Amino acid sequence: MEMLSILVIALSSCVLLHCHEAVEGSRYPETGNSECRILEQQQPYLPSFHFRPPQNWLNDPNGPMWYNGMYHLFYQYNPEGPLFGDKMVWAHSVSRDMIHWVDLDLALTPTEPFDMKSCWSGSITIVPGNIPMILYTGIDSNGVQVQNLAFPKNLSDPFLEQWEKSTRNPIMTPPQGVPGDFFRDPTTAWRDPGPDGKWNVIVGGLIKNEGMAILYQSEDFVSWTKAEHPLYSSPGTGMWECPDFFPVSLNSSNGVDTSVVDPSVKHVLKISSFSNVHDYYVLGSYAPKTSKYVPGNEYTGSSTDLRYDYGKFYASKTFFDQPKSRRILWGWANESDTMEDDLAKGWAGVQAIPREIWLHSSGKQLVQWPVEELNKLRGQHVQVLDEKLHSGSVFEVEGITASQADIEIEFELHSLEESAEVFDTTGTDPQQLCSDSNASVKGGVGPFGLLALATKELTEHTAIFFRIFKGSNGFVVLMCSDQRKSSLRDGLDKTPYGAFLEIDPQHEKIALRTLIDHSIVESFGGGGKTCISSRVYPKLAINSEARLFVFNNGTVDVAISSLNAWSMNTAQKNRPTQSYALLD
Ligand code: DQQ
Repeated sequence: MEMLSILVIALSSCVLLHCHEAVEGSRYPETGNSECRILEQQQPYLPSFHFRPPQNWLNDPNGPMWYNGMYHLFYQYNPEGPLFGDKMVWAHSVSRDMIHWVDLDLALTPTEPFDMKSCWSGSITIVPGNIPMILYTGIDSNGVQVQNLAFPKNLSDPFLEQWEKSTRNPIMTPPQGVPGDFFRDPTTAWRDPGPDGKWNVIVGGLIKNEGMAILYQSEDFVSWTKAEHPLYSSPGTGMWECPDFFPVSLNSSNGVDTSVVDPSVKHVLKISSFSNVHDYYVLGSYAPKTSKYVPGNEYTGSSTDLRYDYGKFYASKTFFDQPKSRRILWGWANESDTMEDDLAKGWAGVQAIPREIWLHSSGKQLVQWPVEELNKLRGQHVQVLDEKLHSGSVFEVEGITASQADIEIEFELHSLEESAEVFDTTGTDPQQLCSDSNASVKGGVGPFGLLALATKELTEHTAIFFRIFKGSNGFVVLMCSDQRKSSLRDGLDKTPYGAFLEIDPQHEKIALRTLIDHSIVESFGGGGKTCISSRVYPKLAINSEARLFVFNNGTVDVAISSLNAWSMNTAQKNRPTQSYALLD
């Protein structure tokens, strides 16, 4: 059995490389050649416009940056196979637009006593002299987590392909009280104001189940001293992985450089919770003089905390994209299938579409939106304007490739006062609410939304929908992504996801954008105020068999003010190292 799966994996990866070469710039699936059709059949879950290498295991994004005209993405990768490994490396790809990618040599591999058992996650800081410095976690030969430094071997190589590890490594070892296996994932460093401002970096850690962002400071980026207090910590929250710390503008959706501290910004601290595998964030103020951070909302690890994404999205990291003045967020969407499935597929893990991230004008939450470059992949387009979606109706959106699509839809609601279900949602877990009623459970206003990756008879579908409740403090919008009917296959994690969407449905339309890419469905509600990503593996609704529907199962009609749907072209990625034409 092993030999057979190895052969299938080897064949499909080889076809994969070839297929991406063959379909360069072409529309999916009409121009697919026969090899690509074989690939589709063998690999119906392989995403076409999301980033991942042709084979093996991928997890966290590491050290994303824009440098000298190129976007770099490093990521956790197991070159040995499709499961997480004990010799993890930093793989490396470059791009001009964060959509089409060229695969480079591995950037960091376990070679030295300070990283002999793995090169784990970390970040990049561009220091004066325009030098990108990697700070990463090494698992040393004793299995202890330490922080290390690496820099490009040749700054004039436009791809920065080779990296050198500092002879001063390790530059941080677990401080007193922090266990050797709970000290990891350094952030991009920020510099205090002034010409001689010191460098600051945080590392995830824990002391007696109190999760924390341990603060280190340095004059020269090489010698680091632990500050007296962590930047922030919260008892009972377990290990914090992959922290991220950055400013967001109070009065613009533009991004700002990581070291900016002035009254025009708030600071975001993102925490990846090892206990429940979600990315949470707090918004607060940072005082460089005292190195103190005071969040406006506490992080407790509960369902009321703010999250980047209420589905599968973890270990994320941002960077400041200076030429376009925006902050970009990368996050890992893990598989929801089994280890056996991953062995058979030969791969696991996808990077979610890079998202622009900024503070909402309310100052209360962040907003995310797929980078504008993604629109270049939009192909065949269908549009529906001013259509009534009657109570109990379902209609198919025809004319696009529903397994590989981008959909933007706006719903307009009337009769909220009379029709919304009366229900006080205070203290209610929205995920539980979504779990209590699926899309076929009739409501007052809603459920209405999309049925993605669906079969004709709807025996399989992923339902992304809204319900409106009338609570004691006004109307409440619930957004759900329900995977329970996503596949006729058993043994998959089909957990339904849900979150509230902070909009006023009496005065605002309900907007939904959904990106569908074979086994990943990313949904952005209310212009990116609530995001939910899911991984699904339909048995029948694959490739050209997949369909897309819009439905309304509420008792009142809903209006579609506009629906725009596009087939998405396949991104070029992971071509042989020799081929750099993409970057010209
Ligand atoms: N993944 C890395 C760690 C990090 C975890 C190892 C988060 O550095 O804490 O691959 O997914």
